[in-house]
Amino acid sequence: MKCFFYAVLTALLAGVTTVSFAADDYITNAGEIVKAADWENMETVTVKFDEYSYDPEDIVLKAGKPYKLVLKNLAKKKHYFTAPEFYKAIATRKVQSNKDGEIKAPYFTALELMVNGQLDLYFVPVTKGEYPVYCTIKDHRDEGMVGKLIIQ
Ligand SMILES: [Cu+2]
Repeated sequence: MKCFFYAVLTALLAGVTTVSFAADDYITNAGEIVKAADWENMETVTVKFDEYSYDPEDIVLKAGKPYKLVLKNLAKKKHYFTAPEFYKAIATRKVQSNKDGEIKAPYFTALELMVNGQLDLYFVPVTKGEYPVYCTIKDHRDEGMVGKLIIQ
């Protein structure tokens, strides 16, 4: 029985390793995708953070369409928007703060929002799939601070 348990555990761990390994690459031609996108027709999606929740929890996005994802922390604590697999599935243009400036990078793994903070992620979804998003502070994920980013 113990052997069986370890076999299953090993298989699970191998699966996890394979998945994270396969997703190690970000979208290498993100620059071209961002340049070719029709930013005049960009869609804005807003996600509000509360204590241990994202509103809405699930976000459905269309591959190839440019988006501005507005993240607003309305909670009394700081929170993360951690989604390493999602950030690798999109062509990132930039992350912009409404007051501090903007950051351009090939991809992110997590965004942290201070209390009353707002960050806008400009991007084009590329790789279809369902990607988890969660808060990596203490037990926030277990408290229910999870969501899904779905690229169709
Ligand atoms: Cu949190």
